[in-house]
Amino acid sequence: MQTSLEEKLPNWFISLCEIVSTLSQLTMTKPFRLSLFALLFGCSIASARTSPNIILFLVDDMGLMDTSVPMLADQEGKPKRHPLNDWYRTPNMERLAKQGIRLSQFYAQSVCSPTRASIMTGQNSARHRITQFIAPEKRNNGPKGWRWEGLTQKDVTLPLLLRKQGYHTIFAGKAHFAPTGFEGEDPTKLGFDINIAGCSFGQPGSYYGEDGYGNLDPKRKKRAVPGLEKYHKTDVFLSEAITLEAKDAIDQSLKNQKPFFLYMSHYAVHSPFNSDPRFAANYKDSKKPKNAQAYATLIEGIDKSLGDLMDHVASKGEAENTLILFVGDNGSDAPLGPVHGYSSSVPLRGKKGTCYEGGMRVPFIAGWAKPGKKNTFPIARDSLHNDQIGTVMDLYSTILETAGVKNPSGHVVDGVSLLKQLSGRGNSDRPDHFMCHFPHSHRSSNFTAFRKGDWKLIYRYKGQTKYELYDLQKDPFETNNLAESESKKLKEMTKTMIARLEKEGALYPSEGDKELKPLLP
Ligand SMILES: [Ca+2]
Repeated sequence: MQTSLEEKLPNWFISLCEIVSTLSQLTMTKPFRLSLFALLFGCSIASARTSPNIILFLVDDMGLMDTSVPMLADQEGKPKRHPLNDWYRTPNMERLAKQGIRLSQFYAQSVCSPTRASIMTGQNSARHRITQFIAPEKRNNGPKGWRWEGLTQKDVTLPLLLRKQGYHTIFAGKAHFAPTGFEGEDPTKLGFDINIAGCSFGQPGSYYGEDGYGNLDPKRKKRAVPGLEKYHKTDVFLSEAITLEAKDAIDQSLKNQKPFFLYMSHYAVHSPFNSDPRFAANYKDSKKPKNAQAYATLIEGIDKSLGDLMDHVASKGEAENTLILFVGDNGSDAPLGPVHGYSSSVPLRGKKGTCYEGGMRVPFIAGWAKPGKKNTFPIARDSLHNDQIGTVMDLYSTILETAGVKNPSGHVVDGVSLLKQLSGRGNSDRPDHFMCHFPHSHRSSNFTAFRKGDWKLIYRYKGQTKYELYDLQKDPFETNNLAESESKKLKEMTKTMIARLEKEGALYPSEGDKELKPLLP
């Protein structure tokens, strides 16, 4: 990219350099001229030359076990396969995992919109106050002051900061940042240069091109995916259509000699569980129910998308210069059994929307599209990092550090950059806590789940059982509630959780007019 950018320097500037060069007998090489220009006229060209491309590959409702890559560790910290790893087929995730690092204990919020707002702002949901999923057509229920109207142009957002630094910012897929009629429903109002198929809702009317992704079926029109008209009445599956458009957008960035930030946000694997005909044969002989088979085809479809994007950047000579961060937005919703039991994320407990580990643990894999000398920082290879947690809040700081962008002063963030952890060395400064605060009704209702070190506290604001306490080191699958037997630890954890909630400015549920603040045991 360097030579072509040099060619973009204005002729008058090159002539001026030549005159100065002659007068001062100072040799001005091409890179020197480029740096001087960048120094004098702002840093965007310099950043365009040195900043890696970034693909944030976000899969809707993809839990930790929805993959053939073993994400859980055994007691020694080694990867351990479980039956679900043998059910799903994700060869491209395996490929990325082999050339990168995965975090075994990576946390998202238990539902979509809170996680998505955390990625955009670097803040925890208790702080940004988008604590529940956004209902596209109405104000979803919650405490007074919760931000049911979603993100607005007043918010500091990740793409906005990257765009200022010279990045071409591409949004593709499910947005779900704000309800219909509010400015945040359009990703281009939040810092993206391009919006491919993003809007206020999070569930597509249909994954089928034959249905126009909901546009051609009156019953599905309410959730008709916008902007993919050229694939209507074709057999192109939604995940494929978004990928093809994303590849075109990447080409546009490269043509304009800009690094790109691709927020590749698949609608899949959210319901409706439409079977993807490209992969259906791989599951048809199993004894699993039809909708579970369809779910597995959705997983395989996003995996193909990942591989296609890796191949595409390689074909453009950009693979060593492209960072890929693969992540899910909340726990699995695989139709495999009871919500609070051992089902969609087994051996983890619970599924999407619950306070248990299966509700909020998601796959995270980071790697260069190709490891090599041009990588701007090292990422451990074929490695499972199990010593420390990571969270969706960390993505903001990680991406900013990758791009060489400073977080604006005054904007509080709760995440930290993951670059040290990605190297495989660990980061002794990173916080060891994660908090999922959910003052709403849903599958699990009105709770705060607070992980600190090996311990996890689940606090319920309403109902009989207020406290659940688990030692995740000894009991990673949350089978043995120690709230009564470990009363000292329970008190300590509750105290720390309350301090954290207050620090982040949390809003609490209420009963009648009474606000239900958390209570010490
Ligand atoms: Ca989701």
